Amino acid sequence: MEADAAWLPPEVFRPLGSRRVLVRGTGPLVDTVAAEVADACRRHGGAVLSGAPDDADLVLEADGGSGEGYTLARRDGTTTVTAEGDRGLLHGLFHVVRLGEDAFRGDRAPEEHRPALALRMLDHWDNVAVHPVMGQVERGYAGGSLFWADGRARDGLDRVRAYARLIAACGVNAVAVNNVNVHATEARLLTDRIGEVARLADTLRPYGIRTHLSVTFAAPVVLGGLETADPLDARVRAWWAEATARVYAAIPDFGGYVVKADSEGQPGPFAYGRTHADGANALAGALAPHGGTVHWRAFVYDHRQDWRDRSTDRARAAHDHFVPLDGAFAPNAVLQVKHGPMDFQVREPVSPLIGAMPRTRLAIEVQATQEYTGQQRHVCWLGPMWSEVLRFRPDGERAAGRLADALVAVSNAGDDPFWTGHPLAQANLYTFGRLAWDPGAEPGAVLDEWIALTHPGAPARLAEGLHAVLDSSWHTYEKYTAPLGVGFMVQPGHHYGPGVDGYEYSPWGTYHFADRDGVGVDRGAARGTGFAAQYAEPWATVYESPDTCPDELLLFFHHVPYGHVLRSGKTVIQHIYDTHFEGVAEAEEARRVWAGLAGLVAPARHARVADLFEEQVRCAREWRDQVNSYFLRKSGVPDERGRTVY
Ligand code: GCW
Repeated sequence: MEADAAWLPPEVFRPLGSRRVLVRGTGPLVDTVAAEVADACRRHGGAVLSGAPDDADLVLEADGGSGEGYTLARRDGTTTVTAEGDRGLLHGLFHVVRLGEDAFRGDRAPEEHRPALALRMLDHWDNVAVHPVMGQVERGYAGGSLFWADGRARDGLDRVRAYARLIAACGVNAVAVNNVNVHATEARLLTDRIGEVARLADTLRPYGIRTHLSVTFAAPVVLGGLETADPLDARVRAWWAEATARVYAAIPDFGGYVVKADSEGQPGPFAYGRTHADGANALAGALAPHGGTVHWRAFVYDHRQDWRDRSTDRARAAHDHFVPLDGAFAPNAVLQVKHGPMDFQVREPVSPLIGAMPRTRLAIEVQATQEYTGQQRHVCWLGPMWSEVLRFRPDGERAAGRLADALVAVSNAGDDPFWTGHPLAQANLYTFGRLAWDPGAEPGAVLDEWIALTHPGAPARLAEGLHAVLDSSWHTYEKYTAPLGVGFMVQPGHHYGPGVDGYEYSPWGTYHFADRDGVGVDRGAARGTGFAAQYAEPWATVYESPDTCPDELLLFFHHVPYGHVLRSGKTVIQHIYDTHFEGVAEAEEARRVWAGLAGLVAPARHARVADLFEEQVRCAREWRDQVNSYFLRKSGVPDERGRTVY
């Protein structure tokens, strides 16, 4: 099956492609824009103009700069995009596509558009060689890798080019092409296999996507034959400098490195008694002369914890490790922090590290691949979750301040014909790009865009149906899984489906502490791990007390009795029962709404989603029954509405 057109079906180019269009400027991306315009005009009967713009309907013009901004205006029957440079022109083109016929109506006072975050990146957890446990794509739910097959970079890169075009159209400008867990084969992409990365970079470049590579901190040892990877050792630094120079010889616009160090078994600076700033700066130093950046992940915690030890709190780890290093990182080092303190759960507070390192460049990492949110078998549109993160103000002020320099998502795309396994998970990929461009955007409006682009000319009934299925799908998922921010309760290893005690006695630091009296983790300063005190005010105080802590995070911050009354007025135990029944009912309702959209959606697409809804409803019931039964058995408190609990 040919790859799905996703949000760029040919039809969305009709308004532009049926007009008289002039493209002006120089630069490689101007050629891309000109080719897009020529293709659209050929399909839809428009004309590509040259020379004087007098009779043009649309003028796309790039100055010689390198910025990504552009100005959109319309006067006297001509729409103009005046871009700072060729990169901005590409974004301007896709803006016109999004506007459709509206781009050619009435007058439009000049509007300036510019991305809020300079770097908008997708990280692929793709392995080159199929990993015995993790497969080809770690936590991948969309088939194999787009980039790698049969142990090397794919020969045919048409899908990669189509991917670059799709992600550029929603604003993404960088991709990391391999897993942050760097295994032996993948380590060599940095050195003798850089040619394969260069071919990918050549394919991504025409759409303004810069290529990044995940590297192992131990590269000087495993690739360079040195006996140490100590970041302060002169030979190690020289090795990185040379290796990096060779990378730039192959890929002149290479973006930089992504590093997972001292995390879940990956090597790092701790082995040499060095700090993470020492580690990051060694690589940053090698990249600096070439204009590259190192993305250093803050996901550093003890994954060999003793579950008996109540004093170690994984949630504290990133802040404990990194805040003391604020100001010590090189200017071209970016600390990449997961949006929550744990690990991409359906509900977590925003990481306290965000806002706590004013002298450090920060990237916020979200997970488009739905490891903990239904693995692309369940509908779970994450736009509202990400928007909450991006609107969070560490000091409680609503005023806009600098939250981060970059937004990164672990990609949910693979070689699946629908790109993302679940066709509706395309909405997550699209929404990510748009929110990275404009973190203040209304997620509902972004979803409107996605719906309109993906289903051009769709009747209102389809748009309404898609909203009904997607708008609150995140809350639905939250309702039938782990309650009130407590997290996990998943099957160990693959993380799909319920396993209430799956991680309760494990070394991973992910516990809910349910007993006969209550449930939750005490993370306050007064009687817990002190995690709440890592926040600035007002949040430290808000989270410290169960009386002020938001309901949805109560069990993240507090161990409370089952009879504890939430701010909603319900007891914790009744909330657990109610939400689990509601979550399943909502999933069943979404399945019903989707069934009613048959005939309005392409048959293959409709059938794929319909099949997945069967699995979602099955799994949601399993979650409901296991969670409810577990808490009935622990607490002995029956459901006040007498529903079936096993
Ligand atoms: O969520 C966890 C995943 C790991 C992943 C790790 C990380 C790439 O279960 O598979 O490893 O996070 O973010 O490094």
